[in-house]
Amino acid sequence: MRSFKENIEAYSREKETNIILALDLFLTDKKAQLEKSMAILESVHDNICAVKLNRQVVLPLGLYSGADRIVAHAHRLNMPAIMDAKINDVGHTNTAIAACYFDAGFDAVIASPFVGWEDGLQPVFELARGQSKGVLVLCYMSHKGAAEGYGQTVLDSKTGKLKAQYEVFADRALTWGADGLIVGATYPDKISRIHEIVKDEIPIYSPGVGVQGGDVEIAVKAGARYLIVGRSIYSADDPGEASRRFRERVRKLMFKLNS
Ligand code: 3DU
Repeated sequence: MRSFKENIEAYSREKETNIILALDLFLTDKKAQLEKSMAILESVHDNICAVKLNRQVVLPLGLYSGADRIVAHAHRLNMPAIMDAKINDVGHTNTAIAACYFDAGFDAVIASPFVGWEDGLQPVFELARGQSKGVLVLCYMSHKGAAEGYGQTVLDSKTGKLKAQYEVFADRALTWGADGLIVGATYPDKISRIHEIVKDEIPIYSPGVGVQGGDVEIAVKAGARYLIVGRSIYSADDPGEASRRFRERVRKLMFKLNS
């Protein structure tokens, strides 16, 4: 069975797109939210290689009474679904949380590296490995406050040297065998540095292009493998067309096309 990392890479190459839709639509009417989410997914699916859901979507819809239907629809459209759970607790609850998302069909979860390995993320990785699911790890977030945590200078417990926190996380992600690292497109210098550390062993997933101010071409040239795009697609008048434009912008850069 192919791993999550291999699967999404294959979808991305086949469809010649590296765009992941962050389907963060939030409507007060749950039925309308589900229907609109499905309709958007339908209209953009040719141009994306995966969909990502957030807790803000799962909470009102319910994991087993709405969110799971979006996941199943993504699978019918031949793409994986990522749960942006930002898992961040002690081992036994982390594992239970991840197990719920995997049971609902999600192919990967996002986790925070601040909880560390032992009795933190280790059991989540073990659970994921047993089911060929993926674990993506935050490395440098896209918002302004990211510097306060991910950007601080810390004493690396392994080497006893001072290092940036995000560099320590990139090193750890290699040791842990993470399926991806999340690095904000708003910080292309951080993408470059993290890419230098993990090379092509761990793909970089980059949110923050469009509304948050990150630039598609700059992020890709810095080393982002996948771009996570939300509002610039789902809030557009024509999400299908918006997703097609994003795809075309990276197509030439990433898949070496001339047309
Ligand atoms: O700004 P957008 O609307 O394109 O949405 C970006 C998505 O990526 C959104 O789902 C958010 O939860 C997620 N994300 C970040 O924006 C920044 C991160 O560091 C990690 C995830």
